[in-house]
Amino acid sequence: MTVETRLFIGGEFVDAAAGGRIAVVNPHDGSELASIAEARAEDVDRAVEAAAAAFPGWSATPAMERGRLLLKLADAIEADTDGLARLESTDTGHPLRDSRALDVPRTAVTFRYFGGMADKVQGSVVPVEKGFLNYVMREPVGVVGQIVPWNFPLMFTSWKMGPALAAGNTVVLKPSELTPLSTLRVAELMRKVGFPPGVVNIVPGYGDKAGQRIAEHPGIHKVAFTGSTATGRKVVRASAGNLKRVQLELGGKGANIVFDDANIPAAVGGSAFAIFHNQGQACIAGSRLLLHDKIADEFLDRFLKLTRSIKLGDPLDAATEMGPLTSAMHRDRVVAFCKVARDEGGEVLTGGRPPERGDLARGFYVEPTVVRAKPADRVSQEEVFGPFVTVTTFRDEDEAVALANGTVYGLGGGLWTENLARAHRVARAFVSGMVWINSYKRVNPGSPFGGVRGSGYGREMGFEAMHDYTEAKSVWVNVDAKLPPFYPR
Ligand code: TXE
Repeated sequence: MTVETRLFIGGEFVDAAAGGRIAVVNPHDGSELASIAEARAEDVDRAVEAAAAAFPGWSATPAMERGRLLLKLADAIEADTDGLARLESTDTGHPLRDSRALDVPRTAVTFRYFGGMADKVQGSVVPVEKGFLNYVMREPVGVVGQIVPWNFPLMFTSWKMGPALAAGNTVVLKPSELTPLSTLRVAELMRKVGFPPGVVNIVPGYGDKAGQRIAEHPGIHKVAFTGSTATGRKVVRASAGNLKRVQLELGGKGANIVFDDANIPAAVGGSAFAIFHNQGQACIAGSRLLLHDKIADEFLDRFLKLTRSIKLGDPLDAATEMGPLTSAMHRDRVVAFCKVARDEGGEVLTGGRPPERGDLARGFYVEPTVVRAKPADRVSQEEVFGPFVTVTTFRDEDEAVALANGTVYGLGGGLWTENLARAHRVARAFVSGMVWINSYKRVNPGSPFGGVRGSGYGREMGFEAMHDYTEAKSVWVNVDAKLPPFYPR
């Protein structure tokens, strides 16, 4: 498949003004996959101009027609499943079986969901005092900036653009400098299905240049960011200039609680998926296993056996269950956390290093890692964002809840129990945006996704997302009110 490597601005693929390039690397073997144009501030400015020029037409396009284009895009993505899945796997390291079964279908269904949503978001009429009609319209915000990370680049195009476009906004989106290829492919498909020029603009570039410009740009009225908590703070600061709306989907340190009354085999499999899917590079990863001390040994025996059996390998091999991490820098960071764990008295029970296999030596692989750690240890508190899970035991439900809520984050968490009352009680006690009971990491375009506290604010998906991409306008009409004279003369 030939890949587009230029910026997408005003409906055309164009070179960057300063001519800079970024090398995109294949994480399986470190080879250069492509050299793409690097957007800088002046390119972001051009993209914002194009988006601003497209806004009046797009926001006035009947919602049903906006929806129809999103539905066509969903079909085009599905029709391109094989090519997109291979591209995503080569660029990010996701095993092909996951890109085919999860990334591409989830991208298509999310665009389809918001295609169907476009003409369903309605205003309201408020029952105000006699003589007046008061109605509330939901209007698009305007030009929105979207900054996307490298862990699910394809899927995040739909999470970010789906609701924004359905609501009538125009978009300037920056994919991560590490993984821009599938997003550029989606831009090609958007052009093919007939999105008008300028409605979507894609500007791959570095965070401190292109990303920073999006966050501070006076012509952008909302910025949606997914990434680290530290960068999220920078985005908030940069947004203050024109007081743009900000939506943040930041890091997490998901607690995954296994009670003594859990179905242990189900909990073992589900907990492995919770942390090891996508090499643990997921904000909602279940990266802290909290085990009731009665079942801890049995659970851990089974969990370690499963962990050691996970098949690492070339993401394009259909048998591969775990691919490489997305960049060499990130691999080094994840491995370094093993030293951090040991320095604080933690014990690495399995993994913690790159595999010894010669065929994987040039790639950014890390063996799935399980570490016994104390709740206050750095590895139990900081987001590692890799195939790295900490294990801690607890004695009772209160202690489990206190441990689960004992970090600065509040994105998602899970619990395994056969006791219905306990399940709902603990779900209620979680300080987080999402809870999974006897499962983990379920997502659906209809279900709000996002966090609280250090994990950010605002929601993606569902009606919540449409709400976040619109402003309420309240209109008052004097129908037959006889107003008293305000200034009797
Ligand atoms: O993230 P950054 P990084 C966490 C995870 C990971 C850590 C570091 O713990 O180990 O963050 O990853 C753009 N203004 N998550 O350094 O910097 C950048 O170009 C505007 C959690 O890659 O947050 C990229 O497009 N934008 C997470 C995006 O921000 C800036 C996903 C994310 O990069 C910018 C990724 C700036 N000043 C990492 N600096 C999740 N929530 O899923 C960078 N960017």
